[in-house]
Amino acid sequence: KLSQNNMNYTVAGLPLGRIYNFDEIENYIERISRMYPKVATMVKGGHSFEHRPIHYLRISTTDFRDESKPIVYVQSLLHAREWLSQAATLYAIEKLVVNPEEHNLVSDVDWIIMPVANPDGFVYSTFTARSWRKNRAKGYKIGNVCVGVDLNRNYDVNWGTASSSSPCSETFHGRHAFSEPETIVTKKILHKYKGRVEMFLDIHSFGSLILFGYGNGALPPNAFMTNLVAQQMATAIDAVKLRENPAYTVGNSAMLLYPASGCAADYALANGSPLTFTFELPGYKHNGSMAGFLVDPAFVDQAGYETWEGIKIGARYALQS
Ligand code: ING
Ligand code: ZN
Repeated sequence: KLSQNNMNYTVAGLPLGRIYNFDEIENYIERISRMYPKVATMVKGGHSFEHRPIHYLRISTTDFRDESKPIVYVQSLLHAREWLSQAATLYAIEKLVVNPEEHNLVSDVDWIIMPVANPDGFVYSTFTARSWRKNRAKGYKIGNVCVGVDLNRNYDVNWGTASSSSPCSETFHGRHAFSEPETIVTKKILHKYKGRVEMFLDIHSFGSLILFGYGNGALPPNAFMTNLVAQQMATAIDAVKLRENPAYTVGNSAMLLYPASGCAADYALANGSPLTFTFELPGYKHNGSMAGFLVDPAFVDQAGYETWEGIKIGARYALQS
């Protein structure tokens, strides 16, 4: 069991000994795409309400248009305050681009990795209100007394059935499904690569959970397989987790947490991604005490490392399906 940090980056060298802000992450993925132009391409998927770019990396050793390869999609920071989620995507980028010899997962799988799915919220959480969750959409209430849509309630899947119609709520679902430019970005990617996104991971925090759909408690046709893959991912993570942290729990999101509608993962599942999960990374400090949304810098690298162990297991199943 790894109980000290695993910071062994050399080339691109992003030591995950702390949390990076929006500009730093932008610079990082830009730098990766410049240093490794043969495997990593930075793509602007769209923009946020406040017109920040929403970038993702396309990672592939072949032509991304080669439709024979499965795609694994991983996004983080759809919820602004869930800062630790960036560890999962940034660590995955390092492992895929900088250390491809450690696995066969870049030669056989194409990857779409989006570290900041909600740039406006993340910037607002960084500089103004640490516990902000939603995006920063205005115009929902006169005088903008309440701002923001919960992006994880805005996707077009059972929209509006288990979410809030009040702009002041933390789970406000927006004007209509896909009313927000941020969620449209995911939608466009899923449709562009329809039939190829064999695994879709939406990384959140916190709770040490691997959740699967649907958010209303109805199970997908492949629920048995979904549960098996989730269990194996959890086992792989638990094998390298900090001794003092709890084990992962796996299950349907409505059963384990609460009913929810319009979630990113449910949308991916309903639109052809058979292995779709929402991760809730651990809310613990390096010493095992509770951190919640706040992040212990000493735990960031461990969170990236252990989550990557789970992602690799999932990607191998994506490869077989
Ligand atoms: N949790 C998720 C949320 O959006 C979730 C949990 C995900 C519920 C998917 C249902 C479906 O509320 C956090 N921490 O955001
Ligand atoms: Zn979340």
